[in-house]
Amino acid sequence: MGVTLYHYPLSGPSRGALLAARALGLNIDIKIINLFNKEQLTEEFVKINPQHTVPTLVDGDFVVWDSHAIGTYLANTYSKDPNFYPTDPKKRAIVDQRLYFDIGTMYKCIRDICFPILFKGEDEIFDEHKQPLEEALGFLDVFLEGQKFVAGDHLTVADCCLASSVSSIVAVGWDIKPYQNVYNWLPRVAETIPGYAEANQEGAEAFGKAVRSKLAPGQI
Ligand SMILES: N[C@@H](CCC(=O)N[C@@H](CS)C(=O)NCC(=O)O)C(=O)O
Repeated sequence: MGVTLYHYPLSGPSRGALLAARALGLNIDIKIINLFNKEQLTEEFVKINPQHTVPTLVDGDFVVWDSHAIGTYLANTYSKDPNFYPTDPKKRAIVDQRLYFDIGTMYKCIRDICFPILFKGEDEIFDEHKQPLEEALGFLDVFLEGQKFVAGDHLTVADCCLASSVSSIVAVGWDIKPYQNVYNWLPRVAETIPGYAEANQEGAEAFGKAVRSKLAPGQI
């Protein structure tokens, strides 16, 4: 029995899980769940994941969802690279902190901006949502100071999750040039993960295009 990722390329978290699989060189099956067609709500998918979110991973008779949990599961189970999700408690704690920063701060800020635009008919980006995202980008810029990747000088699972989030907002048109460390890190992640363009860039651009198509002129 192989590993299957239920995936939607426009979803940042979904691309984060796929990047982790690509970084680990895993050969996984991909099943597309089109969120715009509400395919996540089919009886078949809800049986697999009652929370009906992508990404969801099925490995034999084991099921797990949430991109961060998927990435760390894949690393724990299949990684041959000791740096990708280190076992040393202190090194691992830093990677975990970055992962929780993605889910609770970076991705949350991006979702707060984009979800109402994509699904609730909103056509503006409110200042109250802009400022937290700028702050999150500023934090990430500080984390990256003097190092190549978000948890040190090696690519980790946290780079996969944060790169999928940040590339989504860049594709919407957000200016990350003020955050020079972030600006230089994103292409570094892209060069390091095999198949990055297909696994992340294409979906991020489609996401950006979908958001921009619903924004009022001059919003970004
Ligand atoms: N924290 C989760 C977020 C997953 C998530 O919210 N996925 C969204 C797409 S970005 C989804 O599947 N939404 C469909 C739904 O909730 O019905 C992760 O990292 O996987």
